[in-house]
Amino acid sequence: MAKASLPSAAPHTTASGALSDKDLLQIYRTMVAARTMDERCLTLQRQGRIGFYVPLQGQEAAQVGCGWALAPEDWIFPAYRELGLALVRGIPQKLLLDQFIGNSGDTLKGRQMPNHYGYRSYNFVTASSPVGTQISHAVGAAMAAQRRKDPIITISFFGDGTTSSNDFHAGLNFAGVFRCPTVFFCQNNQWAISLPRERQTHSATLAQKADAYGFPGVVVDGTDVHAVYDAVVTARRRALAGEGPTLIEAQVYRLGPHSTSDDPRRYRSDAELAEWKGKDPLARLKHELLASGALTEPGDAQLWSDAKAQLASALESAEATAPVDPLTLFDDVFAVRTGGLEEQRSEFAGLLKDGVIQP
Ligand SMILES: Cc1ncc(C[n+]2csc(CCOP(=O)(O)OP(=O)(O)O)c2C)c(N)n1
Ligand SMILES: [Mg+2]
Repeated sequence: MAKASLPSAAPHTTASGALSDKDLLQIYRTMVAARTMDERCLTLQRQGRIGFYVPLQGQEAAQVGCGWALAPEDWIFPAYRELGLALVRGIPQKLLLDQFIGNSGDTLKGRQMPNHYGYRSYNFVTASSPVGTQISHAVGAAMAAQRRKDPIITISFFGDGTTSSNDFHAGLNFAGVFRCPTVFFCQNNQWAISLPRERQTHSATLAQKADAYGFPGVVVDGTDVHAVYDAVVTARRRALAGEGPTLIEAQVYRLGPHSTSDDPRRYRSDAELAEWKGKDPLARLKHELLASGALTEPGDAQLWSDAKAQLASALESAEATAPVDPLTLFDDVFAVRTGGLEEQRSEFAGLLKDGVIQP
């Protein structure tokens, strides 16, 4: 594809490559929204109001900085920890909570695991729980875009542990051979559940694995939105110019548990956690914004209280949304329901009506 025919850039890509104070404030606001929602979701799960949740604390700058560099047309293939990415893409909190609850507002009709949201209208593919499968999906979609000459990229998100998976190898190998317009975004959060980074691979970095596939691999400080944003802008330009993929390793730390089913105190030290808490990406960006005068302490306090209020209203509305209709169980299998399925549906409807089965 000739460079002249490329779309100008993602909406937030500036000619100078630098993020303006306005951009940074919006990025910070999104990171605050993500942190607020993350903390609340952990509590909601403990209260039995949602079934399962996978936290992102510590990874906000990596996700929001990355998402800021993407165009809305780019297709996102997430893992399961990408709440910050979902928010920077503009997915409403109410819609996400509908999925966590599995109510009638859930676009997936309560059929997916909680926290495994996906939205066709946001080019955001449903979360992949089997580690690594999203990498192959993203490469396949990139090959399709390449053939159709669609001026977009695809991007997959995965963790350090996933670089040990079969799909990582298959995906990166294909992408390198076919120079696919795709970006591999690895959030190295130092742990794959209870397995530390050094037990995953003897490679000095995860990014260097790209060498074997014949394309660039870069390491960035994932707590620094500038570094992440720059790396993604560069990788995206490269992909669109027909120069092939890039592997980005964003070095971060998972401050919370792996998921609501995990207790990290059983396998990692308080000292390690304390060290990384000192590198909290929100504190880092706040410090920068205060120093530049783009934010004040009262402005920051206001921003947090706005985030809490916005979330409370989304939650109230999601919890007031009717449950998913059990009869939707029979939808979406065939374009036209077969006779047998129709019969089963009527029988099921009767059982529901008579109260034999409770929704
Ligand atoms: C194919 C497969 N094997 C094992 C698991 C269980 N599992 C879920 S998450 C996870 C660790 C993934 O670690 P990493 O890639 O570092 O991502 P992180 O959870 O740290 O973001 C494992 C082994 C799985 N989901 N899929
Ligand atoms: Mg990890």
